[in-house]
Amino acid sequence: MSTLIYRTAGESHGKALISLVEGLPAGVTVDNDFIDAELLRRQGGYGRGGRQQIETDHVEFLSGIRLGKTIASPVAMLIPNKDSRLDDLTATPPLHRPRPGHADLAGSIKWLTTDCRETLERASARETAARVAAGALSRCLLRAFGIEVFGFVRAVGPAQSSLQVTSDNWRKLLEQRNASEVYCPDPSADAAMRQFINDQKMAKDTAGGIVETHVFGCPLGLGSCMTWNVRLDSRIAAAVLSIQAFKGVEFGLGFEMARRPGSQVHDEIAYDPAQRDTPSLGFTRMTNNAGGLEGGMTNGQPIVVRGAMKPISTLGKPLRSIDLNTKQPSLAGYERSDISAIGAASVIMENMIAFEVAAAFLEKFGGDSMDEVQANYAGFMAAARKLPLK
Ligand code: EPS
Repeated sequence: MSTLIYRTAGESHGKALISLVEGLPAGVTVDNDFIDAELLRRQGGYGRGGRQQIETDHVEFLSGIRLGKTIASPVAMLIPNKDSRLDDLTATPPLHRPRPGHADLAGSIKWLTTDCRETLERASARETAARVAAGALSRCLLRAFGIEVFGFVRAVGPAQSSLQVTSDNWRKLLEQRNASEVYCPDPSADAAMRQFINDQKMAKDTAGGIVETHVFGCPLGLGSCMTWNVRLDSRIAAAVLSIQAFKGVEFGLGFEMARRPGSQVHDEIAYDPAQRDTPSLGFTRMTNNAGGLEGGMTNGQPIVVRGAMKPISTLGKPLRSIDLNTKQPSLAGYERSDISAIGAASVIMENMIAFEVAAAFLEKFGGDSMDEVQANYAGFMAAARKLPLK
């Protein structure tokens, strides 16, 4: 048994993206259709650019699966790039004018080149297709334990939804989100979000936003307060901030907590024997301001995370920059871009968070096979229900 980890490889216009996942137990039923559906959702959303008309992302399993189930060996997944042209210099000429907000300038100087393409090809958010594949694969494990993840767009620019997500309404909201071009389940905010993206398109500008993820069905005690780097909130925060263009993350009530007294922040505890057999073991809360995490551990309430994505840094009306060869003022490079990838960002974040939850789940209940993991989980829940021990 080993720690659940993933790696990716691949450039935006290289041959393919690779996702390598290690540490899944044997016997996880892999739902290919679900993984491909998540890849398709990542390609969509309102404001996407021309590239998504070229690609049809789909996972080809190279290893680690036999007859639809994991066999404990590393799972290698390949997602081909149709727009592959990295070795063709006429199709991918050198770029010397770094875009403010992209990795172009820092990367070019770091790797001692004036061709920004050598950095941007890997920095590109195309890589997130491989991450979604890893996250969606990890969800095949989580689902076997009733853990479900729901993500959506909370805000685009100034257009914001104020809808409340609960354990009771999220499945209906998921249907509404799936019917929304902008991946927002709130019909009253959807139009304003699309309008903001339309306005940026007209102005040759771009739009960012806020995305939100809820994780339902986690037992108490995933993560740990014993060592800083196993705190689940810190790992989720790192995963969210590792997504291209993400600049902020908050849990539950988020930064608003800092403005309120403690009595208006902390979630009072109650007990409902009718919920004793649920993952919360019957410990209920009046509120979920903590976003399901206390002391770096799940507390039986839904995990609630928001991430802030800055606007895409490739602008149709380029910003001022410097030509790295001449050092003269010049406008930043522009080839093709999304106006907004906020819908895709919601898909990426929910799958990245799922992966961290799956890793923490296997740290607590892990075993070499699903039978072993299931026995560990059932054993812990039975012991927790028996408290206080005589
Ligand atoms: C990106 C630039 C665009 C985006 C890309 C991220 O690609 P291209 O230069 O080919 O038009 O479409 O995102 C994807 C390809 C994707 O699949 O998400 C960038 O520079 O970060």
